Amino acid sequence: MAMPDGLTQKKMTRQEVQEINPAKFEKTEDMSNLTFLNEASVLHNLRQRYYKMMIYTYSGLFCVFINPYKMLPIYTDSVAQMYVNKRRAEMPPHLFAAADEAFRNMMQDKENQSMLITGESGAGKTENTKKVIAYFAMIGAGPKRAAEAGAADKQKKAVRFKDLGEVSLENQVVQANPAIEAFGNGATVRNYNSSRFGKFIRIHFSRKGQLVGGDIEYYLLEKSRVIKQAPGERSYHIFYQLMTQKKLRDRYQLEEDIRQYKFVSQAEISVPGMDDKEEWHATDNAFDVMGFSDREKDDIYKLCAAIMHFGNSTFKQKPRDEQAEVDNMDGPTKASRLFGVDPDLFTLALTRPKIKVGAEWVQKGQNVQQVDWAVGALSKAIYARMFTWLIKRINQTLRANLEDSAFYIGVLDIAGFEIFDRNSFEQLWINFVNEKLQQFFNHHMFVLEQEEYQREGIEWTFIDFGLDLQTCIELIEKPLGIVSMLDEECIVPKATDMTYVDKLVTQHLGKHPNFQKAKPPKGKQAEAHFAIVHYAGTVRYNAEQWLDKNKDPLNDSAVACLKTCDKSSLLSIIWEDYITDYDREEAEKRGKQEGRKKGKSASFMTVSTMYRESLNNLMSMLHTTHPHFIRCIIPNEKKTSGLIDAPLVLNQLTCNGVLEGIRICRKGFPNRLTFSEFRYRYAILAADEASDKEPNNASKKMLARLSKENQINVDNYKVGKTKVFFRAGMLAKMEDMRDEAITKFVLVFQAACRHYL
Ligand code: AD9
Ligand code: MG
Repeated sequence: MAMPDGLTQKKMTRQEVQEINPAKFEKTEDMSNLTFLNEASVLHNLRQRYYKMMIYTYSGLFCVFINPYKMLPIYTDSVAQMYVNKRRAEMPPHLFAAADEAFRNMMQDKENQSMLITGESGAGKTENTKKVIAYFAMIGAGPKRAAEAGAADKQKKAVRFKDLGEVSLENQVVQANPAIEAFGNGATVRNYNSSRFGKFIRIHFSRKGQLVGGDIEYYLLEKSRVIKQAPGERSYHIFYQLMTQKKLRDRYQLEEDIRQYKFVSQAEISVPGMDDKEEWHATDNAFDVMGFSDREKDDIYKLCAAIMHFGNSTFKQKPRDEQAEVDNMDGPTKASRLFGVDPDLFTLALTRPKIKVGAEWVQKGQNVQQVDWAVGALSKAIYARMFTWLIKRINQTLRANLEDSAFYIGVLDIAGFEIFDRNSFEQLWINFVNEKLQQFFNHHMFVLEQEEYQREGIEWTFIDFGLDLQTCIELIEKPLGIVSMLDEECIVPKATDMTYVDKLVTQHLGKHPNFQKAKPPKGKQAEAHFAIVHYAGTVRYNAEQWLDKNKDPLNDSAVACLKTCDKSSLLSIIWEDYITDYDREEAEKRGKQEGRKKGKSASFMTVSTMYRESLNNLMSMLHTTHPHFIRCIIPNEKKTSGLIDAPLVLNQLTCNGVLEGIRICRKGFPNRLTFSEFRYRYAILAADEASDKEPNNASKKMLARLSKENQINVDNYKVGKTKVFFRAGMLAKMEDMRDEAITKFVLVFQAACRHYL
């Protein structure tokens, strides 16, 4: 057969093709209504809607978003107002609809809520997070909602700051973001404003639904970016913003040309469409709105500048010598000055750290590679600790009036599943978080389905969908699992990444269904050591440097030196909870003097231990909330509007759980019509029965007739108290029957017309 230009013909087996939904379902707003729930129809529906810039679509419990890559007038105040107090079906799908539902649930059920926003890098999580927070700030402060809640009489809380006049809490809640983004976002190839950390922002409300404050928790900040950037990327925005300010450059002895600072100029130094000077003002203004003092601001900027100087430290060693010496004191001196420590002592601590061997302190030699490594590790630690402080400080402002807090809505903005060519420790953690979140979703869906069936008096037993993910979760988190074996290996003397891999393989290969050998992908070199079968796919992990990444060691001597700085400075505050050997000895001495018993030394915390703790906290918090799920999708890798890269989108639908949601949907009776809807649409199939006054009776009679006539099978539907439930695919059959009946009717009608005319 001749094909039109650009099209090719391909033969497919029956199993390879998926059914098309009847026309009634074209561009449907909720894909769980589709009668054929398959990948092709989900993709088709999302694509057709996206072409019309309908970027939000529901898929059962999910609100799916596809990044439009252009400004659409759908987030204005007037649009937001239109969603206030509206039910899902009353308005087109929108983030605001999901947000309003969360708010209404909170007020009605007196239950905390959460909005879980996930997706790939560049998919639009952070933009959606900002919009949703602005929505909550609006309804938590706005007269319309407040009046409805009977709270119009209550004064809005506002704080006075010098030069700024009154700053409202809504403004502070919204402005927390630019302050954090400057320090936690950087440009990557995929996203010029990529968040390199995850966050959970809780917006607190009073019993009457008024905004009373917020707080933020963060997860997994990418520290490596502070000292290293891949081609086409940039470090954290703050460094480039700071460099646009002459007065700050002068104050911190920074040269005008950022290329002088190797930690932050390995690749890009500017970003298309981003004006760093303007952004600096936005950051600085956000700090003002958050109530930061001039000293606090200076301290933050100063530490950033110090890291830039510190990165210029160079060391040398004589041939055949294993001892590093400072090559050029300029960088270390300027950095030390900003840190407020003695440059000579600091460099000595770097090149000849003192360590405690038994009761003795000895100096340990370090080669250039070791010192370079320590400089990098310290810089990353200072930055990460400063980030932790920044979040705490912002929380201090946002939590100022939390005594009135009755409920909260938490918004989670966290990276989705990652399957790269090379997957390391960071991917293991992000994928583990996503595995847990997916389990949370599956379990939630199971609970809701059970409740709906019970409410409708339908007998049907599901097995908890969450259990489907349990074996993978156990492989990672249980004793003798991937994480605990890594923690154990970190305390074994002479252990290496490879001894860890050997132990894992002995323990799990051939024994655990989710643990596999890493097979190289077709045509690619795979430097991987094992693979884990996640729900979203099999991921090959490379275990190089995992021991180091997990231990994350620091030069204790250099930290002790940094801790000699001014006790009131930010640098001192950020190291407060880090106990060096020196601190320990001091404490012991003091203890002896005071006749106290020797205190137990601070236990050694691995990175995994910390991550596990914050993940457990997050999960237990989420379990106390009513969740709402937003799934963001990147349409293409060109940052272009209106273009759908189908394989890319399909892959995300797998990874983000939309297809998983559909898979579990199909286990039961996914399509539901109220009795009136059912009677209205299908009356033509059993007109006499449909004429019963009660939609309930009419529907039952209609169904009885259709099954008696063998048009439909009784196993394919269930009658509840208010709705008829259908198995996937059944509605297509009903639609066909309806079409046929209408055609017949039209033919009869035409024949009758011809006869009479
Ligand atoms: V990452 O994992 O932090 O790298 P995100 O957060 O998923 O990623 P982000 O929200 O930063 O992505 O969006 C990326 C870019 O997409 C934005 O900078 C915008 O240019 C674009 N975007 C995202 N959402 C919207 C939108 N609702 N309207 C218009 C958007 N453009
Ligand atoms: Mg982001």
